[in-house]
Amino acid sequence: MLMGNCLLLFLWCLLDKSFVSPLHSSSQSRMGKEQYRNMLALRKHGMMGVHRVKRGWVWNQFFVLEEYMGSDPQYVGKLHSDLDKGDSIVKYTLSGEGVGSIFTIEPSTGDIHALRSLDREEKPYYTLRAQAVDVLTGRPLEPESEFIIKVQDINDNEPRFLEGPYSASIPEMSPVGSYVTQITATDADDPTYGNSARIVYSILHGQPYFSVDPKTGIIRVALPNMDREVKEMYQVVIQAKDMGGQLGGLAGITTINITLRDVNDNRPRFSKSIFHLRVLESSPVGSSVGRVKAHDLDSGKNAEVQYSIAPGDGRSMFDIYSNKNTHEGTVILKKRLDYETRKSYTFKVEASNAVLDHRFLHLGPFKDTATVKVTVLDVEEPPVFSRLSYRMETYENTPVGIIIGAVTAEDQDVGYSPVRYSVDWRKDSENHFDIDPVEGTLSVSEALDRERNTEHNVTVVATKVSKYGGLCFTQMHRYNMTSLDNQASLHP
Ligand SMILES: [Ca+2]
Ligand SMILES: [Ca+2]
Ligand SMILES: [Ca+2]
Ligand SMILES: [Ca+2]
Repeated sequence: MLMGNCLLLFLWCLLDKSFVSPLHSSSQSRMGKEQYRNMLALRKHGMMGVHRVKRGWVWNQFFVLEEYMGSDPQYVGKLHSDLDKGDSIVKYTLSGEGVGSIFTIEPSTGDIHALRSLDREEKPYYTLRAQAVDVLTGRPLEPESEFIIKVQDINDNEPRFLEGPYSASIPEMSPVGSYVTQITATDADDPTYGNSARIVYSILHGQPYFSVDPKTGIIRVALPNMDREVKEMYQVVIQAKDMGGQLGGLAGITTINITLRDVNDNRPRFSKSIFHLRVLESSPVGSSVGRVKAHDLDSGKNAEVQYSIAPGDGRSMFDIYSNKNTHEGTVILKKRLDYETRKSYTFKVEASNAVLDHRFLHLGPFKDTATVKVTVLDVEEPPVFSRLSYRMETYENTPVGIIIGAVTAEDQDVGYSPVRYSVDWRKDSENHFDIDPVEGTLSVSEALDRERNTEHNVTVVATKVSKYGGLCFTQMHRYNMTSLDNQASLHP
């Protein structure tokens, strides 16, 4: 009898019978006539507001399948009042979200239909209100009931990597299991229902170097001793599949570009064991003698090479400068060379890494040595006078042709070329003396007068003669000759 006073909403779900059964509470689905009248009175006087009495005939929800592709409107469910005896006195109405545009009700039968397909991911549920009224008087036969139509999920969204493609880097030689990065796919389907949004990750490309955790998407190193100097870049392709990875699930893929960062696991190596350098003996101190180079397969600081010269006489004559940009070592002259004293130098140079990584010291030593042989090249040098100054004295009125002294100059180069002497009269105004070109002896060429001039300056030129007879190198020395009381002297 109580049942007769209730409005029953029946639900048929197309997919699952479990959703079809009305959520019908026996105690709450009933409401006495008196109770109902009281409620109507309260409502009339605006006393109910939002604190509506929970009515037993209120149905929680209908279900409608999303993305329904059928040609006819999709049947959602049925409203029914027990007052409805099939004599057409009850009229069912709907109000709320989507009524008219999405949901329609057949007033006489209470059948609810969805006019178009719905997308759960766009709007997961609709709130509506149902009413049963007397078709003649328009008076409510049942209290208004609010319920929702829930859009039931289907697996129509594949997992997506929203931020891909990704990039990551790890040091080369990282141990197996080292964390690389974590990637996460999102699935727009309902995570609370079924497996539509349950994602499993797998690696499609990138084995055996890397692995992915099926649940978390964490990528780890899977192969030991990965060497940047062999391969620096890896492209890993990861798949995320819903339905727990099962057959029929939808999948999304993404790419992760993984770069190995350099560690210092290579020592510098000289390209050859001996470097031959040549330098002119006349080269100034500080000038470059030549370059050596040790190659290091690493990059950046790990490839920087520090050069040094092993202790010994090589180190006393030469320095080595390490160039950070070219990674070369430039041998620099530290002291003046003399071909006649020493014609070559041989010494060891060491190339070592400036920055060491203690984790990889067992791969060392991080240095290499090579031999440098410097050949000193002879340079034609002018003859050298035996003294820095000469002073000669003679009496005035000494007869012309009388020898008053001699100068000597010598070629100190290897050829020991003969030397010829001459007087450079361009430097001196008077012409009172002759010089023997071979012997270097000076003689008076005209009478000297002490009362006119007591001192004379003479510039003597010593010139090397080449083996082939021509003059090949000239050295000029300027001397002053002083004439003191019938004597003449020569000094610089
Ligand atoms: Ca869905
Ligand atoms: Ca899905
Ligand atoms: Ca290195
Ligand atoms: Ca390296």
